This record gives sequence, structure tokens and C-alpha cells, in this order.
Amino acid sequence: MFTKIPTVLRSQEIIDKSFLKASKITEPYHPRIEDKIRKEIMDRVSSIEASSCSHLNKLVKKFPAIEHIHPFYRDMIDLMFDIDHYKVSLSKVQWASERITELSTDVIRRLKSTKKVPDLTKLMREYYGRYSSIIMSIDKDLAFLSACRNWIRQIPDIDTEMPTFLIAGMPNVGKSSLLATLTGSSPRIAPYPFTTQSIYIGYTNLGNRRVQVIDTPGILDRPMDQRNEMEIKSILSLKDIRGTVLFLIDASENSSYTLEQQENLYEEIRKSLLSPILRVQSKSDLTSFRTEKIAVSASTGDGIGQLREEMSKFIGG
Ligand SMILES: Nc1nc2c(ncn2[C@@H]2O[C@H](COP(=O)(O)OP(=O)(O)O)[C@@H](O)[C@H]2O)c(=O)[nH]1
Ligand SMILES: [Mg+2]
Repeated sequence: MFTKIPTVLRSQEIIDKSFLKASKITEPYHPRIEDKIRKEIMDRVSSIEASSCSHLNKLVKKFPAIEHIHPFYRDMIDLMFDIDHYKVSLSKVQWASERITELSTDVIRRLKSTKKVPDLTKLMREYYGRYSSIIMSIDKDLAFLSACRNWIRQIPDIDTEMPTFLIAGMPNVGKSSLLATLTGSSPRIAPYPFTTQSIYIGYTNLGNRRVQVIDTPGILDRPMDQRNEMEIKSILSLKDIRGTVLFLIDASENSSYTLEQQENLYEEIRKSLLSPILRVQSKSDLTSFRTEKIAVSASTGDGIGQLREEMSKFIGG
């Protein structure tokens, strides 16, 4: 959806490009000089209109309308850029395209009834001036959309339709290891907005359903009070991924965090994500102490089959 957005040209680039193209238009021969010049100017006006409006209309068409964007991406865009600003900028681009068409049609009509060469060239200069000022008036909007496009293209392309499991839990509880055990050793890596972190996406089949499993280091592994606002917002946008959280608890003796610390994180995630949560004890090979109904070991594969069955139930399989 977002990869198809074309490069957004700035006002000056649109003007330069369309003027350059128009300047190459020449009318070969007419018995009367004023007819030759009139025809030439009319062709140039049409060419300027066509090349700039086609670019502007393409932008309007390819930038997704807010109502068609999945809530996950809409939240992401809203976090980074004001959603109203996005709407206004797109409608300004549309407005500019319509104004240029109007202006060009009007000038061509006037050219048709203009006889003298000086009047023709005066009309042309007028057209160039008015055309340029319309295009220049949307430069801020183009700059904004260009920034949006470049940013939007970095959003990890999570399949928002595919059933999703988000792995959460304190650092070192075994999240990355579990992702590898469930989905194979080479997850796809995507940068995650607002953080220096990447997210890791792996795929597996549960029965005949394909699911994605996402490891979010630095995102779902720390208490909220240690986070800045952007991070909190980015976590909240995860709630739009209709998914199940696999919350890992390491109850082994050499766990880096106490059970109480892990429960605190669990509570925070439970309150902020609103997703169903499946609690899973990790590193079952290291301890016989059981805190959860499901206990797995990424090292030995113990309990992985049972976990996959539980996961199937969460996606209605
Ligand atoms: N014995 C054992 N060690 C594990 C298991 N899962 C992970 N580990 C180890 O625990 C450490 C942290 O694991 P990692 O997957 O990186 O945790 P993360 O920080 O939550 O992603 C690594 O040294 C792993 O090898 C397990 O099931 N059994
Ligand atoms: Mg990890």
C-alpha cells in the first residue's frame, strides 16, 4: 500500500520540469507568424498543465485515504504527523491540480481570440506567473507529504490480516529463542518507528492457518515508567494488531528478574494492550518449579507442541 507512493516533487521541481518540457515544443511552419506563435503557446500551456496535473493527481490517488488505512498504520501516522494535516495537505494538492486545469482552460480560450503577437506573449507570461504561484502555494504541503511518504515507507509491513502473536516478557526470559523455535532461525527484521529497535517477524503454520509471530525487543520488555512518551504511544499502536500476546515468564533460578518484576510488566501489558494474553513459562529445562499451565523449553523443545495447540485455540483453530 505504501510502497507504491511515488517520489513527491517539490514545487520548484514541478515547475522546472514542466517548463523544460514545454520549452521544447515548437510549431514547425505557419504562413502567418501570429498563428505559429499562438499554436506554440497553446501547446505549451497544455503541456504544462498535463505534466503537473498528472503528477499532482498521482499523489492524490496513491497516498492512501485515511479511512482506508488499517488502524495500526493510521495510529502510526497520527503519532508522527497530525492526521488532519495529512488530510489538508492532500486536499491542497487536489485543489492546486483543479486550479491549474481551470487556469489553463481559461488561458487557451483567451489565446484563441487574441490576434497580436505582443498580446499573445503577454498572456503567456501571465499564465507562467499565475501557474507558478499556484504551485508554489502548495510547497509546504508537498514537503509535508514527502516527509510522510519517506517515513511511512519505513513502517514495518506487518500483515494486519494474518493472525498475530506478539512475544512479550522481561529481557533474557527467552523471547528471541522462542521465536526461533516456533518459526525457524531467520526472522524478517523491520525497523520500528520511534525506537532504535527493530522488530523480528517469523511465520509458522498452526494446523492449516499461517500465523506471524513478532518479537519486539525494547518494546514489550520494560515497565512503562521507564519509557518516553513516543515509546508508550508506539506500544499502544500495537493494540491495533489484532493479536495474542505470548507473555513469557522465566521462573528459573538464574533468571535476571524476580517473579514480582515480571508480574508487574504483565499487569502493565494487560492494561495497555487489551489483547488476549497467553502466559507461558520459559526455560522449563532449567527448573522443575512450575508457575504456569504451559511451560516450554526453547532449548529442548519440551512443551512446544502443547504451546502450539494452545496458540491454535486462540486463533479459533
Ligand atoms: N536453558 C535454556 N536457556 C534458554 C532457553 N531460552 C533461552 N535461553 C537462554 O537465555 C538467554 C536469553 O535468551 P533470549 O532468547 O535472548 O531472551 P530475550 O532477551 O527474551 O530475547 C540466552 O542465553 C538463551 O540461550 C531455554 O529454553 N532453556
Ligand atoms: Mg531478544
